[in-house]
Amino acid sequence: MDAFAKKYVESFMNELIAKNPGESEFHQAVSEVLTSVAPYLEAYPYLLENKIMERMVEPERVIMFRVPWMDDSGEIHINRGFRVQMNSALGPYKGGIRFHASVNLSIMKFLAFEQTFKNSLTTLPMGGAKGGSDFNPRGKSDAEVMRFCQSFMTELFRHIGQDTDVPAGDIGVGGREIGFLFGQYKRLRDEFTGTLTGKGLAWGGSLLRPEATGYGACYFAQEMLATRGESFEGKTVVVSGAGNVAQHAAEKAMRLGAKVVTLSDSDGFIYDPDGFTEEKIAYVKNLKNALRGRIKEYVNQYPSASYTGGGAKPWSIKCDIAMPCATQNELNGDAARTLVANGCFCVTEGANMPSTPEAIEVFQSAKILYSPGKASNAGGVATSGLEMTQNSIRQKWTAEEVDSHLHRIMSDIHAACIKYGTEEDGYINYVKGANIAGFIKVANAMVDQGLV
Ligand code: NDP
Ligand code: 2IT
Repeated sequence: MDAFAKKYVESFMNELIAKNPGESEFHQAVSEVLTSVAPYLEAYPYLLENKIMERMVEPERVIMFRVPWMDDSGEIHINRGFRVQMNSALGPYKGGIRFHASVNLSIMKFLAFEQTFKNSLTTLPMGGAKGGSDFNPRGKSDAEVMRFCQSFMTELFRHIGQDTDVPAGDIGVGGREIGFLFGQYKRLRDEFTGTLTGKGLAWGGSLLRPEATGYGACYFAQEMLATRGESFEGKTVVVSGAGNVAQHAAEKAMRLGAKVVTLSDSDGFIYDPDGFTEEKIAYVKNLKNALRGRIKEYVNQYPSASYTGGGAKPWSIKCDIAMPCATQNELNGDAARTLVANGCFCVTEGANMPSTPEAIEVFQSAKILYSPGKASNAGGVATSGLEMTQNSIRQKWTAEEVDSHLHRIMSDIHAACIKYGTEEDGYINYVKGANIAGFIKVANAMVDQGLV
């Protein structure tokens, strides 16, 4: 970065932090994008004059609301609901809903900001948003989750619509929650439209949407590996998380010939040195999705595997490829150094912002393959976009059709990263590539649409 870009980033970040105090995840996400695009802004002064970056970090709208609900014993609880409608330059707002105790405005804003560039990268017409609540679904009955979802939607419904804002799942929001949210939306609006994605297959959902984020991450990793004449075949893969993204990343990596040896949750991780099989993955899916169990139960079923508790993460396990698929900042500088020292040469993010800035620095200094979530986990929202298309034309595509679109989109995103991220020595800086490619489209659309 030259002196101008350095100074621009520094003064921009100072202002952002002063204006949005305490929002550390949001600061982190903006800082990463800004560092990539600052030299580009310098080369195209009309973007500076139009104050595009200043406009991008100010959400178009933030909705924050009370979500009261009653548990099974009759006790009343009050949670906080959010929807951050960040940017609609490319299409209706689009992005997931997260139910997790940690949810706050900073996390919502970082996710909505990332979503804007990710959605741009998919090539589909979608703006960026994110929503959620500090509601913790862990240990809640189906009836409690339903009442919570109904209360949440009773406020949210007035702010969304198939041409306005189309929410979907994220942490703590899967098929069950989308069903309850959709049911209440339909009841309040008296319309059956594709206003949420990730719907059930019988009522407007797309084949492969549940699989799409994890599968897409593996398709992206395949493209990365191919730049070095490598593939998943025979590689050892470490995956974190045990939810939607982790399950399907592990499944696809295994089917592509890799030995996948770990999964985790916030309590700890399991290590299966023999690697997962179809049967073991089916066991995990049932354990997590139907029984809503904890990952440590895996070792009761498969005693040759071990469990490490105390919130331990799987990054100490020797591997060739790492796929963080749980949550933000789950992989720090020390973990990154351990991975690199153990010979890991490819890190493909399934989660949003799982690597800390220090970890990214470690990967890039070691010149290993490293892709940020906004590029490699874009298959989920891309397939949501495909669900919207199928809803609009009132048709249903086959799994093969959806999969071929997903494949093409992931390979186009990879090509965009190469175009904008290849450095002088030939190293592909996927962070720079994804940020610049995602940014350009949104920025130019904003200029075209005037000062709004
Ligand atoms: P799920 O709720 O299905 O699974 C989340 C997994 O991550 C669980 O195993 C959970 O463990 C673990 N986890 C969550 N929070 C923490 C934490 N603070 N520390 C350690 N582990 C944690 O969510 P998804 O699989 O859908 O989402 C995972 C990641 O992928 C998120 O970053 C999400 O934003 C991102 N993503 C999701 C997409 C989707 O389509 N679903 C699309 C693109 C990105 P525990 O049960 O202990 O909480
Ligand atoms: O982070 C994400 O991209 C998602 N949670 C999916 C969003 C979507 O609209 O499918």
